[in-house]
Amino acid sequence: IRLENDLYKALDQGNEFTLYYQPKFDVRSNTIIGVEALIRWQHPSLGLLPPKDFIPLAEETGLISKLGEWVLEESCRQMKEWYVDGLTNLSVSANLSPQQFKQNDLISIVKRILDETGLPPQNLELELTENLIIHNTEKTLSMIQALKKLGVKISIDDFGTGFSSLGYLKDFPVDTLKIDKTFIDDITINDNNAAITNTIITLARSLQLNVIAEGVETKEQVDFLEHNGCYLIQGFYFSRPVLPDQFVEKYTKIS
Ligand code: G
Ligand code: G
Ligand code: NA
Ligand code: MN
Repeated sequence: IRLENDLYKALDQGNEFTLYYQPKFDVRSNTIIGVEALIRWQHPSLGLLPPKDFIPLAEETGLISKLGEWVLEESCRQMKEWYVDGLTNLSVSANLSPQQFKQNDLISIVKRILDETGLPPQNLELELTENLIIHNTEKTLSMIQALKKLGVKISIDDFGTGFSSLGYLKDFPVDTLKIDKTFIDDITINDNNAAITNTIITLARSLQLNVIAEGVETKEQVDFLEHNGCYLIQGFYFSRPVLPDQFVEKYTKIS
């Protein structure tokens, strides 16, 4: 209850949340292709809280719609700043929670934020989880179609972990599959996870989707992925999630 009140207050006053950005790399060109925005809450007494400590609460209480709107506004504002600085090929990804997809005004919110920030739609990517799709297929399909019509990109996060049939992939206009970290973790020692990863890579290629691996921590994992045709990589091996200043410092000077 106390944390719920704090969350409510923080959303009202609104300077306790921070977005970290984790770069995504293309190993072929050795360049950054985008960043994923990951929220943290600088709680006045509990310190810096990771999403797992407050996103579920925000979802239960309905506060997620306001929080999610802030994430979209801030990530698009930041990306537009980088765009103006010349990073026109990067996209920013924001995570959408299933609750946000139930909001009827999601489309108009995204549209308003793109208009207000002036960020080109193709520089915004929305990450959805697979489980969201099975629960409300019709509505989700029309939402995704409307988002695509705005020009934003869609990726399926944690791909392979949901309890979803693959059938939806042929109907849903998604751009990218993100191979979940749990498959990547022991990819070089567990034959099953290696097989699943390769199957996802092949599936993406046959459906002409992009595929990115997340949670990549070692050179061996990078080599495995590259060898098997997955060239987009996100993970601690290249970079942890960092603050905007650190991102500019570390990366924009070289790209
Ligand atoms: O680094 P990490 O602890 O940031 O993220 C943990 C989980 O929290 C991931 O599943 C990520 O998708 C989720 N997450 C991070 N930022 C956001 C956000 O802004 N909105 C939602 N809904 N989930 C987020
Ligand atoms: O569910 P989602 O894919 O959005 O979660 C991203 C989460 O994974 C964030 O908590 C992020 O900090 C974390 N993360 C990103 N790269 C790595 C990595 O290489 N290793 C580990 N352990 N976590 C990672
Ligand atoms: Na994500
Ligand atoms: Mn994920």
